[in-house]
Amino acid sequence: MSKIKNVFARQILDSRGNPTIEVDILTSSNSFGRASVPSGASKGDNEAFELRDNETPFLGKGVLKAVSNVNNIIAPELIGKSILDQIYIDNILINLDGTVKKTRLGANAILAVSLAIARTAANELNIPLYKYIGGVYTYFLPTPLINIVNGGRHSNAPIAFQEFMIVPVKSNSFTEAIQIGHKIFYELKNIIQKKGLSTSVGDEGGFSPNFNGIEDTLDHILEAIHMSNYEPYDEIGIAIDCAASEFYENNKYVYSKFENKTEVQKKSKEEHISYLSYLIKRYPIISIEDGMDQNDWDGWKIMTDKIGDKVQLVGDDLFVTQVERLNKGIENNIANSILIKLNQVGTLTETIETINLARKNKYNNIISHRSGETEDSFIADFSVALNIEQIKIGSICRSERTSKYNQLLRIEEMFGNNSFYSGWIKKL
Ligand code: 2PG
Ligand code: MG
Repeated sequence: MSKIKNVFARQILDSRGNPTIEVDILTSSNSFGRASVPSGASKGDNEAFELRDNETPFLGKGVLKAVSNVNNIIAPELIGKSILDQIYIDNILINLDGTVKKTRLGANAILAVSLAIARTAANELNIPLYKYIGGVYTYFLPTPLINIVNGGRHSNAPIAFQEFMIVPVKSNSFTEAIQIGHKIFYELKNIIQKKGLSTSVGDEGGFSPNFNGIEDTLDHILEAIHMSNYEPYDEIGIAIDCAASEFYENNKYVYSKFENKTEVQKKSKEEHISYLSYLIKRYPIISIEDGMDQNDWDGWKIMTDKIGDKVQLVGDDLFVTQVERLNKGIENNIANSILIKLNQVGTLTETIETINLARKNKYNNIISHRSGETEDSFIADFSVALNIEQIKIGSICRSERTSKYNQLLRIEEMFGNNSFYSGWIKKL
């Protein structure tokens, strides 16, 4: 049985140019694996702790303390352990930290190690990462939620909601979904260009033009869908991430925090929910993520009762990929889906526990990137390993996003005729 010979961390840069951590692992039989971790901009309050240096350079964003925790505290504990014992190693990491939110060593340090262990193990066995994690019964390609407009905290476009995505609900394969996404993306680019607006992109590669708020954005997306000759709703759905925690202040949803309309736009939770239900009637919206603030459980309940049988309601900041918070949602019938982000919880093993809990309770799982990403395509393999039906990995441009799309294209090719494509989930 091959043993861990070396664990080494270093500081690298993410897609926003901020430092993040990368870990290399070497085994006694010279197998090698590497993983790096992403970072969010609209983080949930209850996410696992991301350890930053808080001193110059890099405006306090350096991760050298996390790097040192890997090299000096974690590495000595792991050297000599079997590379194939993922659960055992994740438990060592969890216990070594010993805190609820992984504040001692940093969830970024812990996750980089956890993921690098899995990748090294796959390399050791000479099998693809998805197969190592998922086993023989991995055969499923997820439907992508393809980002095309970035608002909120992900760009300086004056749009309160953070993400606007298209979902090719009728495509027959992942490859075809990408072709459809490409067509609509470039149609939208044309439309934006013709209006004399900027075609620059935001943090996740979607456009960030000076649209006049939410409905203007949705109108433009609808136009791009029509111009591409697709049927809205039947062929192309729209998914949005309101990231409502980012504009929730004193019990009000303050759209004008991001929008530059002259009047202040504040909505009570009831008004905000009514607005969301108006939007789903008017537009082909099939999925709403973080429609309410992360701690507004009452608002979430009202929203779920009102529209939870019509659209997918996804908890991101609400559940932060954690079993305790998801359990609270399940017990109270709140939301019907969960966004899965490895770095919200900090180890591969804990993330899989959350996915299993969601599945058992018929909540849809959506694997997700972060707005600050690296070129690591771990989540692409991860989604296939767990036969996950949906994935959110940004727009079809920017290499840190396409690294995930490209890996899924490779996997679909590898599966050949034996691949199954989720083609959206109709059940709610
Ligand atoms: C989100 C994520 C990813 P961030 O809110 O869903 O799109 O954004 O990584 O900034 O939290
Ligand atoms: Mg979100």
